[in-house]
Formats: sequence, structure tokens, C-alpha cells
Amino acid sequence: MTRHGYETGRLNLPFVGICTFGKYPLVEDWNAIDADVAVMGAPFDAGTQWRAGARMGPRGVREASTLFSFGHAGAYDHEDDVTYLDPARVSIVDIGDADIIHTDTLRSHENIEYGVRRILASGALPVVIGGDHSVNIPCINAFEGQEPFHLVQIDAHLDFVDERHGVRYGHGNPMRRAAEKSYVTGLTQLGIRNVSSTSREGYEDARAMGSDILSVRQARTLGTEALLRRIPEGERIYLTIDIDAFDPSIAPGTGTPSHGGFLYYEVLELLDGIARRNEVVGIDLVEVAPDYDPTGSTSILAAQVLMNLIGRVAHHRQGL
Ligand SMILES: [Mn+2]
Repeated sequence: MTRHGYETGRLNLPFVGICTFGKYPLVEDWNAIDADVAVMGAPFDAGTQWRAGARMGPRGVREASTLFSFGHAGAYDHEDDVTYLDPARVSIVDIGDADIIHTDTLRSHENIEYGVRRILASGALPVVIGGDHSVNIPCINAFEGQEPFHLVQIDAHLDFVDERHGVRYGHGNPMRRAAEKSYVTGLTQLGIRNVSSTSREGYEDARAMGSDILSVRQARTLGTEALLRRIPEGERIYLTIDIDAFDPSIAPGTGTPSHGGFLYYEVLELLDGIARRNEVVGIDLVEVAPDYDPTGSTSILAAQVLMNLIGRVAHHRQGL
């Protein structure tokens, strides 16, 4: 190994410096986003029905993501023999967080929607880090006027409540709000299990409105390839990943953990297949509440999923 290149300039180890996502450049001017992928935090958790704490999700995931910033020379995967996230082929920026107005869900959601709209206007792929799952509502709203897409949700909970006590924009409502959109062609809801805010009628409504619902056990029985065949091939896909889809043994840092969840490779192989077969047009990863996990493992899992997902989407997308 030659010395030059490796031993000039700063070493910049992961624990050194400022925690943007993956230590990618911070772009504070949302009218000057010029990248293939733009990451935004949506630190809002007033939509929770049990334990709050996901407002600290973007901070936690950003800090954990620095682990994956080694050298910025990309991430070589020896199994695939691919260098994902090659900086010569894909550019990523962090645009910071949407502004959150305490006690005001609608204004906070408006600010999140604005950020996603600015990312879409720039032509970049939006990647939003929550926040509770209600932040998916403004993310989907921001796609109004765009070409239709299919929504894939990976989650323990169906999140299909229409309205309860007047609440329509909490973290139990986002898939219902999405299903109502004319430009959402259908939903695939994976990992759904155990106690949920959605009643039996919610499941019936979801199926009537075009949802394909599978539990972890059903997904496991089918296997990745059969699972992928249930997702409309070639359609544009928006991906919403609730960290509680994963088993609490590997992701305890979340407001509503549910045992019997997915393991890492089950989800990664699914995401890899979607990146191969479909155009991914938007991503959010929600419900990381770092304070419930003193080991930091949950935030590292979230960062690892996002880094590997972004790398695969970029790799399989023409021109990147
Ligand atoms: Mn959810």
C-alpha cells in the first residue's frame, strides 16, 4: 500500500468532527440542494400514543451513521463485489432538520413537507429520518403532483387508523392517509404483528383500499423472492421503514417495541430486491428513540439499514 492518499491530510476517524449523516456535507440553503440523495431529519414525536422519544431519532441516527463514514471512499461489499456509495458515482448531502413547533402537529408537518418538496424540486432522492411515524404523512403529501407510486411499509403496526377522538395525523394514522392519496397506487405492509392501534375494521379497510398485509411469520414462510413478486414490478416505490419492524432484541430503542420482529438480513435482502426491481423515489426511517437503548445498537441498525439501502438504490439506478 502506498503512503500517499492514505496518510496525507486528516485521518478524520468516525468519532472526530461534526455529526451530519454519514459525515456528508451539510447544506443549510434548501434552495441550493445539488446532490443525488438528500437526508433530512424530522424530529417530531408528539404523534406517539405510548412512549415518546423519537424526537431524538435524527440526532441518534446521525451520530451512529458516522461509524459508516470511514474515509468516504465508499463501502466495499465482498459478497456482492460492489463498492456501494462510491463518492465518484453518488453524491449525498444532509440538509439538517425540519423546524419543529412544540404542541403544533400541523405546523411541524408543514415544515417537514416543505423540506421534502425542496428536495424533490432539486431532483434528489429524499431520505427522511424521524421522528414518530406521523412524519410520513407530510412526506407523502410532498409528492402531490408527482407521478404515482406504490408504498412499501416495513413495520410492526398497520398504522391504518382513520380517526380517533378527532386525531387524524398521529403515528397510528399514516398508512390510512397515504391510502387516500390518488397518486398512491397501493400498499404492501410487511412485518405487521401483535398489539396494534388498528382494529379489525382497520385491516378490512386497508385490504379494501388496496393493501397487501403480511406478518413476519408469513413473510418468512414466503421467502424474499416470493415476497418481492408480490410488490408490483417496475412501479415507482416509496419506502417507509419503522424501526419497530425489527425484533426488539436488536432494536430496543423505540417507543412501541413488539417481539417477533425481523432480523437484519431479512430486511436488507428485501430492500436490495426492491432496489433491483423498482425505482425507489422516497425513503423514510422512523421511530428510533435512542434513549431507550443505552447500547446505541438501535441507532446503529438504523444507520446501517439506511447506508446500505441508499448504496443499493444508487447502484441499481441508472446514471448513479
Ligand atoms: Mn409505524
